Amino acid sequence: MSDYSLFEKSFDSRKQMRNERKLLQQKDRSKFKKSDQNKEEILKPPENSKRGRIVTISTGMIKVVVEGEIIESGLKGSLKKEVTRNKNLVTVGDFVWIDERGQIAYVEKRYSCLSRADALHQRKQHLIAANIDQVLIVASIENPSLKPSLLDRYIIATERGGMKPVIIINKIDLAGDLTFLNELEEIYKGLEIPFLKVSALHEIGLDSLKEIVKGKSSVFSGQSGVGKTSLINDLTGQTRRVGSVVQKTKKGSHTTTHAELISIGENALCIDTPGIKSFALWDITSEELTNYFSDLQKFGETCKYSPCSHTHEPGCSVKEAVASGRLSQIRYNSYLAIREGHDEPNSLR
Ligand SMILES: Nc1nc2c(ncn2[C@@H]2O[C@H](COP(=O)(O)OP(=O)(O)O)[C@@H](O)[C@H]2O)c(=O)[nH]1
Ligand SMILES: [Mg+2]
Ligand SMILES: [Zn+2]
Repeated sequence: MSDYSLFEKSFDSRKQMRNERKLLQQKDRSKFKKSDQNKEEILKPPENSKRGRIVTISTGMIKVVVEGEIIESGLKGSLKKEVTRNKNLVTVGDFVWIDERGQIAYVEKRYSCLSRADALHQRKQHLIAANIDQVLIVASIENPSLKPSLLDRYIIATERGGMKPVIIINKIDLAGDLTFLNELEEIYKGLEIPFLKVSALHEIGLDSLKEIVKGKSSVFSGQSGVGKTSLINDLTGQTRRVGSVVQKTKKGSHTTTHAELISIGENALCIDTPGIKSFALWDITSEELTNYFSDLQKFGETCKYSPCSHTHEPGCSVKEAVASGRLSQIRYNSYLAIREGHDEPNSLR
């Protein structure tokens, strides 16, 4: 990893300009409205501070790239006191301002953010990554096996966080019967979500992956052991630590321990994330959830009851669509699993 200059750029130039304009306005306002000084204090970066971007966070230490160099930083005390619904106040990808003492004194408003409900405190939001364009939702054919409801959980979190989802099915070399995979591909193509089939090990489908990441910042997300780090290694030509799949449990060992911002080629950035065992959606109502299943909702318009949960109601057009094969059973099962929390619980409002 050498070229850090890229890290501090935001890839979406429109968003970047908007952000910078907003910052300037904030600075301007503070000049003229002295009476509002206290309030402005937390609304703008302090004097003589420098802008940077968080590269990685480990216990008690935050690495930030500032003017092309990595510095070790921490959160300023006043920031720590902020009461939020977030478990973590900053995350990888955050644009921050470092004061003269080398501490993070200001966090810029995020233009996008991937988050989930915290594993321990479901009411708290766990920020996974910020200011990225797309989430590469990685799953594998086997070890661990494909779970459609997990893909859908990620898609919902991605769209809610203001990013574009891309599905990457890795370990395609292990695919036997392709019926299930083809049906999945059909579902997501119908939703206009790119669906890539790749093998990090056998270097299959890497050209399309390179095309997808070009000129963007992406976050690789997905269960532990699906091959996120292996894919990033293929893209960078470097070797980051890859976990060996523990034969007994068929689960990858947790080798990527912290999320990390990485440069992948000339004009692309990505964030590698540690594997997670579960992905609980944060702060979502069941109505909102249904709205994210746009294909299902389309049939739902003619249900006998309104609102209809499409679970038990008589005269439900969604269930009829499933029965007649117009809506995929896989997709409906996934809806049910997420809605009812069969696969894992949600943080429902
Ligand atoms: N068969 C097969 N194994 C793979 C492939 N990609 C990765 N693996 C293996 O899957 C395991 C987990 O990979 P890793 O990149 O650490 O997964 P991560 O936890 O998602 O970062 C390692 O043993 C890899 O060698 C692939 O395309 N095919
Ligand atoms: Mg990894
Ligand atoms: Zn219905």
